[in-house]
Amino acid sequence: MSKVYTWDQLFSRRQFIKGTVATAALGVGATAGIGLLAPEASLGTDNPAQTATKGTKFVTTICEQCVWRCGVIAKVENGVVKMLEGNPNHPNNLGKLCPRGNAAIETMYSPDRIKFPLIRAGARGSGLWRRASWDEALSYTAEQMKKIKDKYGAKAMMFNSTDNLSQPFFEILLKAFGTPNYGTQRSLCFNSMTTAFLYTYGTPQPGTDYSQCKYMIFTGRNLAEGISNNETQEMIEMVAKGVKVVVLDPRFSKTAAKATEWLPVRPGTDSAFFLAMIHVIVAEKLYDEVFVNKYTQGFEDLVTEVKEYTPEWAEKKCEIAATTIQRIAREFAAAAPAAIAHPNWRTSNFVNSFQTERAIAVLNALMGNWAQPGGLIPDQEMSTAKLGVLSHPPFPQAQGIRLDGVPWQYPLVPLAYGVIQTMRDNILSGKPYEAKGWLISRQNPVLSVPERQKTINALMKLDFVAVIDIQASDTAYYADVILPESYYLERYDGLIPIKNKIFIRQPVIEPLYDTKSSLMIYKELADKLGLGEFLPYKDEMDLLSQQLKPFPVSLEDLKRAGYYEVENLKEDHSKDFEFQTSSGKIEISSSIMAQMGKKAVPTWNEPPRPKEDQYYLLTGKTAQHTQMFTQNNRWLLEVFPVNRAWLHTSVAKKIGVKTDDDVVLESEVGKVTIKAYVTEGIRPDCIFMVGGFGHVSKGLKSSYGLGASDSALHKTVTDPISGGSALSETFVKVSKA
Ligand SMILES: Nc1nc2c(c(=O)[nH]1)N[C@H]1C(S)=C(S)[C@@H](COP(=O)(O)OP(=O)(O)OC[C@H]3O[C@@H](n4cnc5c(=O)[nH]c(N)nc54)[C@H](O)[C@@H]3O)O[C@H]1N2
Ligand SMILES: Nc1nc2c(c(=O)[nH]1)N[C@H]1C(S)=C(S)[C@@H](COP(=O)(O)OP(=O)(O)OC[C@H]3O[C@@H](n4cnc5c(=O)[nH]c(N)nc54)[C@H](O)[C@@H]3O)O[C@H]1N2
Ligand code: SF4
Ligand SMILES: [Mo]
Repeated sequence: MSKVYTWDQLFSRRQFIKGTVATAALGVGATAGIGLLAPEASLGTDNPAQTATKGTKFVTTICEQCVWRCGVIAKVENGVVKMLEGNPNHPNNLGKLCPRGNAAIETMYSPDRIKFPLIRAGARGSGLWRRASWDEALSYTAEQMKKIKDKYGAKAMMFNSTDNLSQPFFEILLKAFGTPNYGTQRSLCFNSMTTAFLYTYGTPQPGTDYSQCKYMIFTGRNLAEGISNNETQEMIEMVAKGVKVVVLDPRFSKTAAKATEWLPVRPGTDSAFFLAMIHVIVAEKLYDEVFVNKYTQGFEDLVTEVKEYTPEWAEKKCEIAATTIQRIAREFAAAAPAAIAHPNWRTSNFVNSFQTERAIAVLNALMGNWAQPGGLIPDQEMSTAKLGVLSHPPFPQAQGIRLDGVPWQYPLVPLAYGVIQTMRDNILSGKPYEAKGWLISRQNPVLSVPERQKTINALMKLDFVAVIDIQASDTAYYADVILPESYYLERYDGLIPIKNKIFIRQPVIEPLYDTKSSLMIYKELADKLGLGEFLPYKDEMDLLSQQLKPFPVSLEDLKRAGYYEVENLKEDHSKDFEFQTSSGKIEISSSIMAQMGKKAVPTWNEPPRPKEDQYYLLTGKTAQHTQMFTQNNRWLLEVFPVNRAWLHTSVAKKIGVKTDDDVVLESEVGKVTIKAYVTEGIRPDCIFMVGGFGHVSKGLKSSYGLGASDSALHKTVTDPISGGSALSETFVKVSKA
């Protein structure tokens, strides 16, 4: 019988430091990220993974410390990654890396990496594992998946991943398997925004022209901390130029601190603010009449709807003075078309966030800012380079309705997005049928989905759980098999077209451990499931060559330069004013909402309010961590060691606590103890926590037990239209611990 290990035995620090590569890496830790590489150093260098490990190399690749995918130049000395810098040729970061990107070296050399496949050797969640070979781990996974399919049908097997570069290949695998049950993180993230823009403009995520914008309104969008690298830089430049920036946020975020005006809106009432702005703009005829007549439908219905939404009415809802709303409406319209109400990003706050986003989409349309300098930028999908695609047999027809309620409960949510929180609930309820197995790649639902305990219970209920991760995430902790992916600096992923350029993620060193790229994990799993013909490639190089086939460039040249520029692929603006909606126009009045018998123009839905002794619980990002992922990174922990509960000074006084005292937060579904951070920078009726702390996995040894998870407190509340999880609709009581 093979040996059974606990986490401590598997990955002790002593064992790690014994490794020479790892020791060298720790030695350079303190200086990583300091200094600048000459941009030309990135070109004409070989990939050290394929050449000798002696000497200094510079290799270009793409960051994976968050979902933004910045260009990286790695400095590799004698096979050790010494420094990471931003690639100046990459549009997503314009030569700069954020703190998380810089700290990637520590994630890679962390002693807590999963270094070889693991199979559970005790009860689920007991933390007992045994080492397995790849052949055994993949055969075991495939056998369990086949068993489930044979006994209960393909639909009993669920597939989830957070959108990533190998996502298309994961989707081929799951479609070949034949299940209807799959999805991503999106319902926890931006479903309200994307569905609102999709059903208004026919495109889910228009861009924003910061460079020429004269007036910007952010609604909870905190670019200074919820980093979108190039956009964050563009926002800072915009602020430096003196552009008017208004931030609606119940909390004084770092973006609010940079703005010209902070409006501490009552949570869940942003749509009252925007409906009242529209009221003023309509009443005073401040909209772009020519644009509205030519490109929109439903303006008259809007006029009728907003009659009652006066600034005085809105003031009672959102607690922003009527005179302020009126002034901002006039200033905004005067700056049009170089005026943007930003579409925002994580808009999973309230059930009515969809209406807020619809009001924002419509306000932009009234300004006629579509495809104008300083306005919204149409999706240029038409002028993005098209990669070669794999040819494979047709997918089998997936049998059965989906466990996440799309479309039978959520008719407007795109299938690829899914509603993960409802899927989790239906694993537990066993309705409309029992789920049996879950393959989760690059996602940590135990911490990212509301009601942590329910997610753990769901994992415990299943017959089989396999997780693909680089570390023992809280979800991997409850798995039967952990398939360790190589870290991004050690692997290839699918190619990335951005407009007329094609970028490559490539290994800058050989994998440190017995790990694989997800491209190969999916391929080899498909082979073992008898589905190999759906992923027809031998290895990564073969796959990438197939993707590169339409272009006159070799993979070697692409690797050397880091990107390839497609010639004669000019931006195509001819279709900018063709809207992919039912009517072909910007739908101020939504045809789809009308068909469903719902109010077709943006409207007011009263959100719930906390009782007298309760507070809104708000969540969000910090610049130094990514989601539920980087808290175990010791460099990042040094700059952001723990999350704390932001309490307004008056609340702290009332309960008799000061900064760093422990407080207890209690919601309908959970209770946590956390340190207080006392500040004037939050509304007195709100408490804020950065998400991602409160890890339950003992395999994350640097972060286990630090801080608290707001997912342990969050109620599961879902918007029936967008499927968005309403993360700010949880109310908590607070007391001194
Ligand atoms: N450093 C860092 N950067 C990241 C990420 C990360 O994890 N770390 N994650 C990336 C991802 S996936 C995303 S989705 C984006 C998210 O980026 P953003 O959406 O900009 O940021 P969040 O921090 O999720 O939320 C922003 C704010 O919403 C406020 N808020 C809560 N409820 C309400 C409300 O009802 N009304 C208003 N007006 N505001 C409200 C909170 O106080 C918080 O300040 O960041 C991306 N960038
Ligand atoms: N309380 C609370 N909940 C939230 C949010 C919040 O602000 N607060 N934000 C919401 C938002 S906006 C989002 S987008 C979701 C995100 O939710 P998730 O996608 O579940 O969270 P991540 O932290 O991005 O999870 C990524 C997982 O991928 C692993 N990982 C990292 N790099 C790699 C890699 O290269 N390969 C593999 N295989 N695995 C890797 C990490 O170890 C981690 O376990 O959470 C949502 N939930
Ligand atoms: S924003 Fe930061 S963590 Fe995200 S991809 Fe860019 S450098 Fe990496
Ligand atoms: Mo997100």
